[in-house]
This record gives sequence, structure tokens and C-alpha cells, in this order.
Amino acid sequence: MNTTPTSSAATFFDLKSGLITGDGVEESVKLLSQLEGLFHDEAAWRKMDPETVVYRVRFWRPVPDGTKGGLFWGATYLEPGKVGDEYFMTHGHFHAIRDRAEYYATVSGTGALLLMNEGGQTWSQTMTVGTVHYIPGGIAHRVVNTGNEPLVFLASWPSDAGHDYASIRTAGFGKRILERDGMPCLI
Ligand code: PAN
Ligand code: ZN
Repeated sequence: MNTTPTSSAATFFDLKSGLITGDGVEESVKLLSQLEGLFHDEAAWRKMDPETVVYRVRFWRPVPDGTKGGLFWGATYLEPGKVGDEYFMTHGHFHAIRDRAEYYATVSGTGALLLMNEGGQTWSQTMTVGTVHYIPGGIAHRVVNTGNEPLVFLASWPSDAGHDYASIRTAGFGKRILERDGMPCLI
């Protein structure tokens, strides 16, 4: 397959804010309404403004989606907040092509990276400024913002990885990060 970038221009990211800019940079926004069924306290979720922005992703796809052998990269800006006692988090996914791995690196904020294998076994890694996380193939990944400021992280993943969100919608993760006595706990 053709892995030649469609543009020779570089993209940029701001070291402090993690903001990615440049030609061809795309942005997607995830609202609370789009995260239906993911938070355990559904009553609390219903009481909140469905238009609340939970996170944005800015990403660069220098080769077409699905290209074998290429790489994408992007940054996620995850807002602080809670639904009941559960911190704001990304949807989470397996890669559609299961063996595709990924890197995450934290730019600012604090949180947790939830990881889960296909058997549902779930564990977490702490995210703070400068932490780099290798997500092996076959592992679902979700980020939880346990702090009071936006959690910003960079990611790079294979251009043919794809995203399987359906498995998470039906089965969820094996554990959640909830607030207990003012502290985040893996439960
Ligand atoms: C990331 C994620 C991003 C948003 O770029 O796509 O953090 O999370 P969800 O995709 O789970 O909504 C990544 O893991 N790409 O593969
Ligand atoms: Zn991913």
C-alpha cells in the first residue's frame, strides 16, 4: 500500500499546551450525550447538560485511514469533571486490528490510563506530566482525568489500527476509577 504522506508540510505542537496545529490537522469533539451508558451512575448522567464537552481530539493522518505501515498522531484534551462519583473519561476502545499497539505521553494534568485485556482483566497506570505509556496490541485503553485541570496527552498509533468501540459499549471495562473520600480509587 502507498505510505507516502499526502503533504510534505510539518505539523506543530505546543510543548506547554499540547495543542497540535498545521495543515491537515483534524478535530473531533466528544460530548457527554455521546457517552451514554458508559458512566455507572446513569441518574447523575441524565441530570447533567448533554452538551458538556468531555474531550477533544486533534489528530493528523498523513496517509489515508487504513493504510498499512503508516502512523497517525494526535492529542487528546480531556476536561476535569465527574458524573456522580466517576471522573470524566474517554470512551475507550480496542483497536479493530487487535495486534496494533500505541504510545501515549502525558503533556499536562493528572489521571489514570485504564488497560484491559480481552478476558476483561483490568489494571491502571498513573499519568502525570512526562509519563510515557506503551499500550500493547490486544489491550483496550481508556483515560480518566482525576485532577482539577485538563489532562492532555499525545498519542501515536498505526494508520490501519481502526477503533472498536462496540465491545466497550457492550461489556465496558473490568474496573472503574471512582472518587472515594476525595481520592481516586480503582474499583
Ligand atoms: C486516541 C483516542 C483518544 C480518544 O487517540 O482515540 O484519546 O479516546 P476514544 O477514541 O476512546 O474516544 C487513541 O487511542 N487512538 O487510537
Ligand atoms: Zn487507541
